[in-house]
Amino acid sequence: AVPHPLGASHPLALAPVTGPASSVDGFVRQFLRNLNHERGVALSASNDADRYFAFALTVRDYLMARWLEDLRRQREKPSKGVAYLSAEYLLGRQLDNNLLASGLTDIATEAMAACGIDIDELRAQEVEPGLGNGGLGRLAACFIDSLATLAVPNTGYGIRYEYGIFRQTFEGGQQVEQPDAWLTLGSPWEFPHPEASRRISFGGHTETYDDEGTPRSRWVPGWHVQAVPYNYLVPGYLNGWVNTLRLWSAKATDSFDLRVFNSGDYEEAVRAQTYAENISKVLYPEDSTPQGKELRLQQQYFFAAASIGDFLEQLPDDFDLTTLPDRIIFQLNDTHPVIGVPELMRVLVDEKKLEWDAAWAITQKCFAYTCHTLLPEALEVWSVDLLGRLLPRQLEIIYRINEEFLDEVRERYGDDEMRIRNMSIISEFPDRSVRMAYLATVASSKVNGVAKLHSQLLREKVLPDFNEFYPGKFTNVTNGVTPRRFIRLANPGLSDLITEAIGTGWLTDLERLRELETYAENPDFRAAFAEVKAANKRRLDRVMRDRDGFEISDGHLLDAMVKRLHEYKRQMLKVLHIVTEYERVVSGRVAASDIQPRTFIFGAKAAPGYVMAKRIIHLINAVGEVVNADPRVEGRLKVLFTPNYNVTLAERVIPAADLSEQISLAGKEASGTGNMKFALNGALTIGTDDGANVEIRELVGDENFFLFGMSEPEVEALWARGYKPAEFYQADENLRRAIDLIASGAFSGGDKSVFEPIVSNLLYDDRFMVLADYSSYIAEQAKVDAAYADQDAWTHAAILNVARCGFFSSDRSIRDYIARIWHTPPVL
Ligand code: Z2T
Repeated sequence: AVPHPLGASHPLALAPVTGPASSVDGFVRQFLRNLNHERGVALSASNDADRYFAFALTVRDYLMARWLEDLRRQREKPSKGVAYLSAEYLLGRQLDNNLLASGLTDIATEAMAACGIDIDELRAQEVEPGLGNGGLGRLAACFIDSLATLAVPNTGYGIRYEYGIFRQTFEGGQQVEQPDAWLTLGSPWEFPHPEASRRISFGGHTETYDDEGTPRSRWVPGWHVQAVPYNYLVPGYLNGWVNTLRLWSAKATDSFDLRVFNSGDYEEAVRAQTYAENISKVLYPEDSTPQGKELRLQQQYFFAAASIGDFLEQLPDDFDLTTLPDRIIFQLNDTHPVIGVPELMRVLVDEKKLEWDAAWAITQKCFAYTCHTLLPEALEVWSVDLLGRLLPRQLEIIYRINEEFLDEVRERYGDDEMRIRNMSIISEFPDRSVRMAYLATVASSKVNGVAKLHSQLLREKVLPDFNEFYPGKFTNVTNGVTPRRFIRLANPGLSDLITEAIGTGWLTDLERLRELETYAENPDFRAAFAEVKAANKRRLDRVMRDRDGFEISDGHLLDAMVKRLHEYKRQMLKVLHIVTEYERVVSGRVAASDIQPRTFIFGAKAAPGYVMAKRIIHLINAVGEVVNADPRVEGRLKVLFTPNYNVTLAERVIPAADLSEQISLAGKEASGTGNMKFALNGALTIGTDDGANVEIRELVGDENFFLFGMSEPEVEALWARGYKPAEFYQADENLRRAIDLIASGAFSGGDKSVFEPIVSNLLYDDRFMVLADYSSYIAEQAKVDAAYADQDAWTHAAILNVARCGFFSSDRSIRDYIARIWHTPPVL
C-alpha cells in the first residue's frame, strides 16, 4: 500500500490506496490477468490496442470496489442527489483522468515499465469520446468531475451517440466532415446494462377513460424503442467517491412489437428497426443553433424520459412521492431535456394517479434550468404539429401547464393581452409552437445564467416578464473548469511549480492560487514560470509537427483562438487583424523587422450546414497559405489552422499559449470557458467585455488584461442609431486596405468571387459588428506587441492571471449550485 497522496489529514482522504492494483507487483499481475482473460492474448503476442485495453481495465478494476461501495451506501442511506440531464458530455480521454483520480499514476507507470511498455503509447491509443459540440458539453463533463470530487451523489444522464462530433479535415482549405466512429474498437470504460433497459414510447393518440368514477387521460402510443443504459465511472479526485454517468443507447424493441407495428412485413420491420436505432446514432453538430429536426426531438424525449423513469424506478415501492424534491433535483442543461417536464407530470398524474396540483407542486420543486445563450435563434422552439404527432399526451400536458400559468398571470395583471401573449408558453407566430425556455422557466424552482453579465441580460432582456413574475427565481452561477484536467493533467510543469511554491491542496481548493501573488515578485520564480511556458511550446511543437506538419517557432508570441466557428465569436475580426499586419508589411508601410513575431493558431469546427462559418474557415486557411509562403513576412507572421480541434488537443494548445483571444461581440457569448482555461494556464487575454471575460478582468485587474471594443450597452445604442458597417470601412485606412486585399482575390489565386460573400456580408450586413470594433481591436493588439517586448513584465502579468483565477474552478461553480439551487450536501 502507498501513503495517501493528499496526506492523511486532508478532509477528503480516506484509507490509503488499497485493492488489487495498489502495488507495482499487484498492478502488473492484474494487468497480465486482464490481458490474458479479457483480451485473450499473451503479452508477447499483444498489440497496442490489447495493451491499452488491459491497462484501462486494470485502472477500472481498482475504481470498481469504490464504485460498488458508494452505490451501496447511497442505496442504504439515501440522501438528496443531482440528476444532471444533458444531451452532451464532451469527456475527453478518460485514462489519465482515472489514473489521477485513483492516485495510481506512479504505480501504473512503474508497472508498465516493468513490462517493457511505454505508458505514453498506451495513452495515445485512446479515442476521445466526443459526445458534445463545445462549451455546453465540456461544462457538463467538468461539472460531473467536480460533483464526484465534492462527494455529492450524482448521476449524469445523457445519450450514448454512436457517432460523436464529426472529425474535421481540410480539402483545399475547406472543411470536410468525417464520421467519428469512436466505438469501433470498443470502450474499456463502459458497462452495458441491457437488463435495465426501458421501453420509451412515441406517437399514437390520447383518450379519456373512467377510472372508478374519476375521469382520466391516458396515452395510447404508436411505437416504442428500448433505451439501453451504459454506465461509466466518474471518480472524484483521490477521495474514494465514484459517481455514475449513465448514457442511453436506442435499440429496436423485440420482434413481436415490430410485427405489431409493421403488420408482418419483414422488410418494413427491418426498416423500422433501423428507424428506432437511429435515435442514438449521431450527435447533432450544431453548437448554439438548433435545427428543429424531428429526430432531435426524438433524442431529447428518449433520454429525458428514460432518465426520469430510471430514477423513479430506483425508489422503494412505498415511497411518498410528495417527498420527491427531498431526494432529487433534475438539472436541465439548457432546454434540450425540457420535454422531461411534461413527462414527469404524465408519470405522476396518469401512472401514479396523483392530483394535478400535487403533481405540479412536486414537479416545480424537482427541476432547475440553466440557460446557456442569449442568441434568439438559439432558443429552442418545437412546433405544436410535430409535438402532437410524436408526443400527444405530453403536448396536452403542456397546454394545461400553460393555461394554469396564464390564469395566474391574469390574476396578477388582469386581462393585459399583450403581456399574456408575450408570456405564453405557446407562441402563435409564425407557426404555433412551444417555447421551451418558457416552459423550463415556469416549471423550475430556479433559473440560472452562466456568468454575471449573462444572468443579468437573461433577467433584463430575454425573460424580463418572468423575472418580474417570479421574484427570486432567477440567479447566476458563473461557469468553471476542472483544474484536475485543465491544470494538473494538461500542464504538469506548471502544476509542479505551483506545488513547489505553495504546497499541495490547491487542486481541490483553487482559491489558494492567490498565494502565488507574492511569487510573481520573485525573479527566480518568474524565470521558472517562463521556462514552463517555453517547454509547453516545445511540447506543442512536437504535437503539431506530428499531427499536421506545422512548426511552432521559439520566440514567437503564440496567439490562440480555439472555439467553435460562429459569426458571433468573430474569428473574422482575428482574420482582419492578421491581414492588416500582413498588408502593412507588404505595402511597405511597416518594416517586417519592426513587428513582433507571432504565430496565430486557430482551431474551430463549423456546423456542417452553416455556410458562412465554412467560408470563414476557408478564408483563414487561404490567408495562412499566402502569409506562410511569403518571404517578406518570414519569421514574423505564421498562421496555423489545426484541423479537428478537440479536448485532447486543447490540453496541448492551452498550456502553450501566450495570448487568449476572447473577442465575441459584447452581449453574445453567454460565458465562455476556454477563456478561463487559458488564464489559469498563464495566457493573457485580449477580449471584449462579454460573458465571463468581465469577471476575469475584474479579478486579474485591468493592467493584466487587454480590453477592447464596445460594451453591451454601447452595442445596443449603436443598433438603435442604425449600424452602417460601410461607414467604419470608409473611416479606417487599415481596415479599407485589409478588406480590399481580401476582395482583390489576393488569397484566392486572383479569383474575386471566392470570398465576395464574406466581404459583402461585412460591408452591408455585419450582424456582429466586426467593423465597428476593428479599430479598437487593432489598437489593443499594438499594446499586446509592446507588452510582449518586455518578457519579464509579461511573465509577471501571466503569473497574476494564474494566481487570481482560482474562482474559475468548477468546484466553486458546483458549490454555488449546491448552496443556491440544489441543497444537496456532500456525503463524505
Ligand atoms: C453551447 O456550447 C453553448 C450555448 C448553447 O446555447 C449551446 C451550446 Cl451547444 C444553447 C455554450 C455558450 O455559447 C458558451 O458561452 C458557454 O460558456 C457554454 O455554453 C457553457 O455554458
